[in-house]
Amino acid sequence: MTDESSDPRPSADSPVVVVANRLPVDQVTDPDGTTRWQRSPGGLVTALEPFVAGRGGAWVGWSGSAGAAPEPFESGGMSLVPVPLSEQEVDRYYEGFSNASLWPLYHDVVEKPEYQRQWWDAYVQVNKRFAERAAEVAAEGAIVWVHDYQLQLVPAMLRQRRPDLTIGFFLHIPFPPYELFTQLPWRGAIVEGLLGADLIGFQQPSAASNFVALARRLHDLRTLGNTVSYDGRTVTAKAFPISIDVAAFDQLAASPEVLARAAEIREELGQPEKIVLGVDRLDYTKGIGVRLEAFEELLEEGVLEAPATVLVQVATPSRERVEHYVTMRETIEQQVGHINGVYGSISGNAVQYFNQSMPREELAALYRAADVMLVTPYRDGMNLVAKEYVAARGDLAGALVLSEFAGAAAELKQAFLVNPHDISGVKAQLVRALRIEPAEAAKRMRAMRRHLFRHDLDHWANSFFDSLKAQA
Ligand code: GDG
Repeated sequence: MTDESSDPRPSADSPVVVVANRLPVDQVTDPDGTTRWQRSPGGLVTALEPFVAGRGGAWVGWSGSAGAAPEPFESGGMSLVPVPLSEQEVDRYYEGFSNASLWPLYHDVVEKPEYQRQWWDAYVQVNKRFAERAAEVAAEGAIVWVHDYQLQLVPAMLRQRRPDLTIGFFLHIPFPPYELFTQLPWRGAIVEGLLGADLIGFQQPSAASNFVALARRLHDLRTLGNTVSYDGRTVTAKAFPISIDVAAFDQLAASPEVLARAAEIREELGQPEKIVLGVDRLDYTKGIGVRLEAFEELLEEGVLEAPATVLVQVATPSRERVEHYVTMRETIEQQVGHINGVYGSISGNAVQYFNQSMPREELAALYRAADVMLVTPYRDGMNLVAKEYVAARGDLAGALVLSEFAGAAAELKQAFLVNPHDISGVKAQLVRALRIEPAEAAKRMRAMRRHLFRHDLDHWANSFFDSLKAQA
């Protein structure tokens, strides 16, 4: 997406508007010092672009850097509408309220959420700014799709300004039950914010019913099945499990370059008998410590030996200014250091740990090289890594160990499911996965792939848009 051209007037008549915390582009600086916008990696952009591009659609979002926002511009057939955030707002709205209050609260309080009134004030202020920008660019009767936990007040703020719009909201992370959600000092405002939408999408049916129950119990609203009557309207809360571009990932992982790289990775690791892999953003919800602990105990008991069996853990840097993330990284790095100190040898480490972001091709090669993929979050809206691993295994080899508490577990039923709080269970399933017969592995992988090919990212985006249009 390098075809941007500056357009001082954002189209004030976009029939489709996406509102998300981030714009679908990143600013990159070339070696000669010039800057340009480059399309962000990631599936969401690919999935939504067809609905927005080519029909004068707009995408409202933050550019990723604090300070004044660039003027709206055209890129990839979309009108991109930057929303500015000051340093203080990045601190309070983004790192504070979004990532240190809402994120842990919505993930079962895995870490203790911190509630600060200043953070909330910034959250309200920034949500208002996003709603204002969206209200400016949306055409009469347009469809607006708002994304994720950073922008839960936008639906109501937008409806107040533009009652003619059809508004959808999708939450990418879990939605907690009443007993947890009601901790939030501003719980009523968040529920009202979301009720501004016509359709609220969640990853799981249980999240949708948590929301409906909350509307009933907290606001005494009339609910019927998955609908809530509010302000003379009917709001629908429903699950739309997100997916990936399965065909594209399958193709990438089967390309000669990726296959050659997968073989090279095995070789560089010293041709281990088994490779176990973890790929996550370095986040406390992902249960990275759990799998290290399980692996260490198996080494200690002599059930596994290193470096015949090696654990490769990619932990992509994330939210490095939020305190919980700093301490968690230290803990994990100590754990890795300890395991390697005790069980590593001159010929190789037991754990190969990477705190860096890898190119997509490298990830695909790792998926293809790994005998077992370990996905052990304590709580996860979906977990796309689990789906990517399955999509990458067109050879029908490899086994997936997957937490019951990832949304993906509802779909990838042939995985080795685990409770990440139960270390013995994780160990037992890891060993089973490592010892699986090829025929059994192929049977499980085939079934999971069949499901994924029918439920890909297009299917997700189409079903949400179709349901939303039906509300119009
Ligand atoms: C949220 C919800 C939900 C990771 N490291 C690298 C890299 N990645 C890519 C993976 C995958 C994505 O990042 C991570 O997606 P997840 O779904 O696993 O997790 P979150 O970031 O927490 O996403 C989650 C998702 O939203 C979508 O709704 O599934 O539950 O928490 O695609 O491949 N990509 C590259 N290099 C890396 O080092 N290129």
